[in-house]
Amino acid sequence: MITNTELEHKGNLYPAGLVSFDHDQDTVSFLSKNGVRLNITVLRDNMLRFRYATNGIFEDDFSYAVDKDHPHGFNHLKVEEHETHVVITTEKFICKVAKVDLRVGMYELTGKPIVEDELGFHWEESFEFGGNFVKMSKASKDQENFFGLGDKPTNFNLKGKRLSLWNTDQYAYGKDTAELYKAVPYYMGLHNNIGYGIFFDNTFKTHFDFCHERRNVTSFWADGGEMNYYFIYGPQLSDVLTTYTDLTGKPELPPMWALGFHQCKWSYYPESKVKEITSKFRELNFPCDAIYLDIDYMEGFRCFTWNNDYFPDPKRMVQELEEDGFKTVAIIDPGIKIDLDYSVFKEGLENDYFCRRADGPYMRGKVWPGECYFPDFTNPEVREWWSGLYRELIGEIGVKGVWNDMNEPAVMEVPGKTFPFDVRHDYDGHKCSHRKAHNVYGMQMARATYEGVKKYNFPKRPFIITRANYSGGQRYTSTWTGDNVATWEHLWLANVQIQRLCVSGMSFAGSDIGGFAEQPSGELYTRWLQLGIFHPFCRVHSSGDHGEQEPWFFGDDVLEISRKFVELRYQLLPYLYTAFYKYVEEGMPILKPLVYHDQEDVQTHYRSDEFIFGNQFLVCPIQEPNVQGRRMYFPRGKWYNFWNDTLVTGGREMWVDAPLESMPIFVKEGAIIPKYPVQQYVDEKKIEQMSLDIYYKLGKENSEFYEDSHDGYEYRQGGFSLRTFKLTGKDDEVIVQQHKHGKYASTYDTFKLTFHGVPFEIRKVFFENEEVNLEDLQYNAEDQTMIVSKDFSELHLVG
Ligand code: MIG
Repeated sequence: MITNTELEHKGNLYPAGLVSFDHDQDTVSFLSKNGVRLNITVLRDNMLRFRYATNGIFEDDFSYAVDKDHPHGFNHLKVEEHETHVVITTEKFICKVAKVDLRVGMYELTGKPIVEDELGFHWEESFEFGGNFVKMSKASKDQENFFGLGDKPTNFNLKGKRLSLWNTDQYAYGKDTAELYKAVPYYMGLHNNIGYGIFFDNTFKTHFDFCHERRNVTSFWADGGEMNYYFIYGPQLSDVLTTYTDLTGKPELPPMWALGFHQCKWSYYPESKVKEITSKFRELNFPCDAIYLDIDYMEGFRCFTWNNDYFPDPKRMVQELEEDGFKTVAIIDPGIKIDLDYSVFKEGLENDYFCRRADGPYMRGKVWPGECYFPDFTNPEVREWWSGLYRELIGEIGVKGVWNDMNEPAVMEVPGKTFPFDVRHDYDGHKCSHRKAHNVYGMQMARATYEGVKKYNFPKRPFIITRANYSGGQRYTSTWTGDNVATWEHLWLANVQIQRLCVSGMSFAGSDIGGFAEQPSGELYTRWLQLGIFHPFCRVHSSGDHGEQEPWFFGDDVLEISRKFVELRYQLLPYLYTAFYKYVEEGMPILKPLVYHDQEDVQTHYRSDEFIFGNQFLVCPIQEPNVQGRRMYFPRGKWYNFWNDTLVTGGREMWVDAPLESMPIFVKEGAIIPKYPVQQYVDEKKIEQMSLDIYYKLGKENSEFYEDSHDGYEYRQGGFSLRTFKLTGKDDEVIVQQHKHGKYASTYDTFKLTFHGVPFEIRKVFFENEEVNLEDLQYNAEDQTMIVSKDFSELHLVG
């Protein structure tokens, strides 16, 4: 046990006793005897913000993470002075601040502790850089578990881990690599069925220790800046996460093609190679929506240029690809080649848009083009310029999406693989060094890219993918998990990382399917693709120097199986799109780890193989070679085996068969799943009939189905349709009720209903309480299908 005195010895300082406190409408401000100021602001009934100023003076209040339109406002606030504490009570919970040392505790209204400071806030002065290392430690409860922190390649449950956030290009990273491409300083704690969240909005290098150094202590600290964090109370993790996502923002809906299957490699060139690949997809009837151009499409790796030998007429090529149903996505890196004959470089130089070292010289570093300067994306004027650079690429040539890479920022052949600390940044007028701007550099680049692609692709929707990001960056871009490796362990990592990103507010994520470095066996490739079709972003990518990674490369068996699974993704697009809508509207993660799905069931707290896709699919990847199945955990409730409709009762672990052509997929009983016919790409076909798969349940279950025109912004003016289905199953009756909102006119008139698991023989059907002839519905008793008008409001099947 470390005592305060010992820590003070190590140079740590603490707030002393309370001198005074006061409060206005939403903020309670405390002053300590040694001049520390603590401001506690009530943002919502379940969210407080804490800021500490060691010398009584706060920094400018500025955040890249917080969405300027985030919902705030609360119903109730009471501030009372007690003998030993100041007590703040909202509608949802209580916060107590100790007068003796300003330590803080959070309690449910019943008095049950949620989380209490251990040492609480303390700091250490930084002689080298000025300012402080700001630190917080909190007591952890027995059985407490932790989740979150973005893309960390480690166990889903973070208990026992110590991790730091400093965006780093980690080629072929491994399990437990501490620093990766993204910084999401947000985690959730769960104990005694009480969930809460902490968002430490500090862009310096941050550190998190979850009972690693000391068994009952969780701490987080930063190498500079302010102790500035948000506390969010659940008790449901789902409420914690939606509150965090409200605070840091939600993206707009992507164009539906961005949810299709994408093929990528470093690199496809010249044009004939690109065409060869895309033609092969069509020839083999393997659905695909996008083809990617990696750095070799450029002239000497100069961003916004084309190598004319490889791509003599990019506009024609992009157009032809589009006619064949392929969107083109092109890579853009931050490094701008030092070359006075290169207009982007010249403009950047003339306008002083590049980052400079502390004493004035430009920040010079080597990346793919050779020696480069780097735009300061934290300067709004630079972002505006950068977004304008997309005019030709997007507006004229017709590229539909942009891929931002190397924006940690990565620099080759230097210690630390990034900019030195002294590099200066504008930070939107709050000038600072790279120590503070590093973790937001990639986010601000992606933001500028988003603005540009959106402007020149309008009225269509933009698609952006970035490697580096910071909390809140989900407003602008999707992401992938970077340079993974073609190993079984990386398949496991991909599963955990995407679930983790989903509970860190960044749902639009995927891994390089098959692995970026090295080459997968056909079996590994197949198993990875089976997982990948359930990830919000689904792309095969490889570094290319170890062999090919197109689905036909591994022989006919792999091709057949892969096609079957990609076809399944295309059939499930309306379901995935609905899950995306729930993410965009409500901040609900697209994948739900089991602990998020059912936190009351402690069996879920250490589970991470299985997850919920959308709301009603339970999926479990096969992560080992040569197996014919596996044991998996079924959350409570009943689940239909997707392949054969057998019903499984959850709350236990069970064996599931899964030879290579299969994988464990289950559907929640009562679910109504919207399905498209297989298409080779989004909008290939006019949907003439929509399928709904209805899974019988004794009891009730709600399902949703969101639709719009798949691209464009009409959905924001009511051009969408949201159908809510309510299923009620009885021993000899199934009732399906439908409510529809929105004015989008679907392209089809009918639903084809397929019933699963109905325990009685269907004898009669009623629509809006009138009996309809079974023949008129083309009822097929063997397949359990019937065709109904899409706008029914109530349907009864009676046995
Ligand atoms: O230093 O553009 O993560 O997806 O193919 C390598 C080439 C740079 C790293 C990315 C990878 C991309 C590759 N890039």
